Amino acid sequence: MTIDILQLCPLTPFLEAELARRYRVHRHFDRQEKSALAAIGAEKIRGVVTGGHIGLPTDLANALPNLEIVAVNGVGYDKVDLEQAKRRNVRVSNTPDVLTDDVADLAIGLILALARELPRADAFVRSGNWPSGDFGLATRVSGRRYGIFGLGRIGQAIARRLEGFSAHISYSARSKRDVPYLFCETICELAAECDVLIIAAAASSETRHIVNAEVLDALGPRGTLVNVARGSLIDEPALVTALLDGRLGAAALDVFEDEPRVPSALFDMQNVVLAPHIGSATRETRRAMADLVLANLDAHFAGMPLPTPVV
Ligand code: 8YV
Repeated sequence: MTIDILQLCPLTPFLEAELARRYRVHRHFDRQEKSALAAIGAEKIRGVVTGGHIGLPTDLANALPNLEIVAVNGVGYDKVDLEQAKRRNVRVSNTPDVLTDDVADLAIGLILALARELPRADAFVRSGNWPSGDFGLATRVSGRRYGIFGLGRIGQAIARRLEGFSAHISYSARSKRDVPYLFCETICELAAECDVLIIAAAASSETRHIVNAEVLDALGPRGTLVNVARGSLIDEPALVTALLDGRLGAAALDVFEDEPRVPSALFDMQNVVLAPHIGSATRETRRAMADLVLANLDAHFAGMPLPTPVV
């Protein structure tokens, strides 16, 4: 019997091909009309495949009466209503662990790019200005004070990498961990304690806009903000204002609240490095994520336990 699943965002060619080999896949990307779902036949849909940044909008979930499983191609499931899933006996899976290293690597890459001004260095050489001018000086990376907000798998992987930079590491998390880093009770304390504040916590109603003007002021005009988590943790207008006013030194951002839309004021700032949500976007990791998505769907429809269940 063919099983119908709904695909909510573009996926890698490998994952799309493997899904199509196993299931009848209906693409339903965002901003599509409700009528598109009616044309597919909402009652046929038994599974949804979606990205961590897309999740499953509640109104769409409500429109799928026979939904059994939501397979998230990402570690973050903040955009899936877990309470509703539990109530409806809908399973939810994600892709933990396989992307931890990549996201931590990107955090370090963003820190290096910003402090050593790599985008400007690249542009300087390409523009042919080197023979006639001096690039100038950037900022040191090693030996500085780094604060990590969220010490889960990704936060810990970032900390391990920073140890290689002889960094002074502090963190703030829901609870104190058995780690050799300084624990700060609040994100404000953490921001005051470090030169570079790295956001690596999950998005939730408690962490929404937790990086507000007060936190940015605690980080200060020589401080740097790095976000590899979710855009919703940052009050973006407050961030733009702090950067424009010189109350915050610099920012490196891989995620945005309304991505792919990015506050345009950031485009002109030299003290900002921007990336298009590429934390897990390597060939190797996207393949491992695809394998987990397929393994969860296949297990579910074979009546087996899910390899990486959330619900
Ligand atoms: C991806 C992510 O961008 O893991 C997550 O939570 O946001 C990222 O890995 C996305 O989920 C890819 O579909």
